Amino acid sequence: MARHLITSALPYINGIKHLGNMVGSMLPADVYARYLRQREHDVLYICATDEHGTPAELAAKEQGLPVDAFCAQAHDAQKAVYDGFALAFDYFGRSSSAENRDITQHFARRLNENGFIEERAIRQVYSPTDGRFLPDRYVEGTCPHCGYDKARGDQCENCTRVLDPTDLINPRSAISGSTDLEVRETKHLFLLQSKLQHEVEEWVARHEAHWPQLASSIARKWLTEGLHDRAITRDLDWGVPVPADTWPELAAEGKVFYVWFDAPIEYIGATKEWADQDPDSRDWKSWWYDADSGENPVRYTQFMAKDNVPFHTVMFPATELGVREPWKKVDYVKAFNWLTYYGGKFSTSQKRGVFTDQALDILPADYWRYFLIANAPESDDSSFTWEHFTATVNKDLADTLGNFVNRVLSFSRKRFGDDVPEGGVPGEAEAKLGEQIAELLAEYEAQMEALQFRKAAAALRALWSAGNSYLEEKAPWLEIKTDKDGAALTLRTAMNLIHLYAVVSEPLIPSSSAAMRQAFALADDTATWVTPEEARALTSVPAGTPFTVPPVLFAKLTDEDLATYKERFGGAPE
Ligand code: B3M
Ligand code: ZN
Repeated sequence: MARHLITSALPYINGIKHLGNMVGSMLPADVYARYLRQREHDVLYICATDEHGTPAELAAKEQGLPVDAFCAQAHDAQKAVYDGFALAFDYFGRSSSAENRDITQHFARRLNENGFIEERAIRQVYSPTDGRFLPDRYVEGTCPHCGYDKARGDQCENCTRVLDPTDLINPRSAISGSTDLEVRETKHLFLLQSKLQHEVEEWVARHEAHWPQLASSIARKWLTEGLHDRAITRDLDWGVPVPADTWPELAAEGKVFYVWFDAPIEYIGATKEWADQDPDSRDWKSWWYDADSGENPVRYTQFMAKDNVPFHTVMFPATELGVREPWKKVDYVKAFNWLTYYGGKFSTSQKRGVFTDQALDILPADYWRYFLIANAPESDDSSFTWEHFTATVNKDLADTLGNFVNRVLSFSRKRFGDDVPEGGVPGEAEAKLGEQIAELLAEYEAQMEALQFRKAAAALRALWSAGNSYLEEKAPWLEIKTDKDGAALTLRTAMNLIHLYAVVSEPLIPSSSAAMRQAFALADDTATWVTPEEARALTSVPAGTPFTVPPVLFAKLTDEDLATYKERFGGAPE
C-alpha cells in the first residue's frame, strides 16, 4: 500500500467551468484517485477554489457583491456541480482560507530570510479614468510574442507566454476600456527566481524523465527562456495580505500577494483545512512535510491543463526550493491539451461550449465522465461534437454495456427466476473468456497506472465487448431450447461479468457501477477490485444469489435529442 497525494489545478472562482476544464484537471484526477483507492492505496485527493486575484474582483463587481460574499456563493455553486459529477475529493477547500493565509505568509517570510525576496520600486500601469493601478488582467492588449489581440496582462491565452502588463502593445483598461493609461511608480515584493534558476533546472532534470512529454517540454521551454524575477504582490483589496511583521510599509499600503503566489500553496493550505476539520485523526503535515523520507514516502501527482504547466513545473518548485524546508514537490505532472468545441475554443468568457452545470441538466454524470475520459485530450487536442458524443453514448454505454446488463438479467429472470441459475459445467468457451478477461483487465490496470486515460477507457470498453462476444457465441436464447444447464451456465457466467464490470468500471462511471453491483444480493460483497484468478474463474457471484433487474442504465439518444442539443448549444462554430 502506497501513499498517493493527488491534486488537480484549482478551478478559478469566477464562474462555472466548461467541459474542457473538467476533462483537463478534476475528472481524470478523480478517476485516478478512485482507481487507487479501489486498489487499497492510501489516497488523499485535494482540490479547492482559487479565489484571489483580479477576475474575482471583477466578477464580484459585475454581480454587485462584496468580493468575499461573491466567493462564498461561487464556491458553493462550483462544489454543487462537482458533487453532481461525483468528484470524490477528500477535501475541496478555498484559497481564501486562514490556513492558506498562514502558510503563504510563512513561505514569504522564509523566502525573505533566505535572500529570495527583494523590495523594488516598479512602474505600473495606472488608469486615471478608473482611479487605480491596473494589475494583471485589468490590462488587455496585443501580445508582443504572437500578436494575439486579446492577451491579458498576466498571460497570453494564445501562446501561453507569461506577460507583464507593461509588455502589452496597445494596452487598454479591462474595467473601462480606457486607453488613457499612464505608468506610475509603486513598491512591490519580487521573488528572485533568477537566483533559483540553477536549482530548478537541476530539479527538473532529475524528474522530467518520468513526466509526460507535454509537461517536460513546456518546463524546458520556460527554463530556456530563463527564470525572471517576478513581482509577487499586487495593489488589490482581496488577497493574502503581506505580513506586517516583515514588511510594515507594504502592509500598511494594503498590498496583497499575487494570486499565482498563493494558489499553489493552497494545495498545502487545503490539506490543512481538511485536517483542521478533524485534527485528532488527520495529519496534514505527513503528506507535505518531509514526506519523501521514512518508509512509505508520498507519491504526488498533479493534474492540469497545459497553460498551467509553467507554474507547476517551474515557478512553484522554485518557491518550494527557496523556502529551504522539506516541502513535498510534485513527482508526476499529468498535463492535458485542449478539448475543443467543434474544433474551436471552449470559452468561459465568450460562453461557447457546454458548461458543467448545463451538462448535468441534460444527462447524468456517468455519460459525461465516460465520454470525456474516453476522449481525453492527452497526446493532442481533441474535439467535442454532439454527433460524436451521442454516437459514443449509444454505442459504448447503451449498446455494449447497458444492453448487455439488461438482456442477461431480464432473460435469466424470465427463464430461471429471481436467483442466479444453477447448472452446467464451464467448458472451453468459459476458459477462453476467462483468459481474455484477465488479459484485458491487466491491460486496463496498466493503462490506469500509467495515467493513460484514453487507453484505459479503451481497455474497459474491450472488457465490455468481450462479454457481448461471449453472449453472441453462446446464444443462451437458443441454447435453452436444447440444453437448459448450458444456458444456465452461460447466464451465470454473464452475470459474473456484470459484477466484474461493476467493480472495475467504478472509477469512470461510479453511479452506474453501483446500480450494477446492487443488482446482486451477495451475502458479503466487500471486494474492491478483481484479482487475475477471479477474472479467470468468473465465479464470484455463485448460483443461487438473488438478483434484481436494474432500470435501464443508459438511455439511447435519438436523432431528435441530437438536434435539440445542437440547437441549444450551437453546432460547428462560424
Ligand atoms: N486557477 C487555473 C486558471 O484559472 C488556475 C489554477 C491554479 S492551480 C494552483 O487558469
Ligand atoms: Zn501570445
